[in-house]
Amino acid sequence: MSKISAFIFDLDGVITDTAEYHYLAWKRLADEEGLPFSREDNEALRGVSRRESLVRLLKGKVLPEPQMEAYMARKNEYYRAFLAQITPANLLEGVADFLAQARAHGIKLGLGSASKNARDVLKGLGITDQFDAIGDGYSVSRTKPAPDLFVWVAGRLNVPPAECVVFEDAEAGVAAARECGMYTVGIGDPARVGAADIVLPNLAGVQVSDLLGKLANITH
Ligand code: B16
Ligand code: MG
Repeated sequence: MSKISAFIFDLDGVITDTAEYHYLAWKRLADEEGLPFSREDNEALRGVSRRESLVRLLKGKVLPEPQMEAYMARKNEYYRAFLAQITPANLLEGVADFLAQARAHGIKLGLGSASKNARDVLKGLGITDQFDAIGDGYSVSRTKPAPDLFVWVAGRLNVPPAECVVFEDAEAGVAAARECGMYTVGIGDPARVGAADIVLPNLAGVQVSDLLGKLANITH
């Protein structure tokens, strides 16, 4: 195996749990417009861009572009109202310790999130300074499962993709990282992230040295 020089983290579902806020914001829009939308429907939007989320929410219904834009803007307004409540207490268990351990190992840290609000979320969590590169919903045009975002972040970190480990909670994110030859750690339900090299329920209690040892036994 090659050496590991960088960890790239997805945001929603790995570092914090903004999925509930996304759900409440989409649900309010859907209710206002008389569109059916359940928590189960919301699960399918994990890691999916805002536009693609709306397309899925519309379940085949086609709207003119100005109306799509208006719906996305409204949902984002509802979502951003929730973001104002985010504090360091919203970090998922074990994340702060894991980031600190990684830094102590000399590993570079990157963010690879589909969200256009990622910088504001990091600010609320108080961890912006931890990252050497931040890739968000503005960084590339092709969204996950295209590998573009992770390749962009690796470039910013000045680390070859083969020396990166991606932490992801979405199937499309794991696929994107695998596509560009990165190691993958799936976080959460194996039904979603089972294609990853290693699957963990979350980062609580995870030792960076143990993880590096496990990845050392994996060849791509
Ligand atoms: P925004 P991630 C994703 O974050 C969310 O999981 C997904 O539900 C959301 O639609 C997407 O960001 C875009 O977010 O509307 O804020 O641009 O998992 O890629 O960190
Ligand atoms: Mg995610």
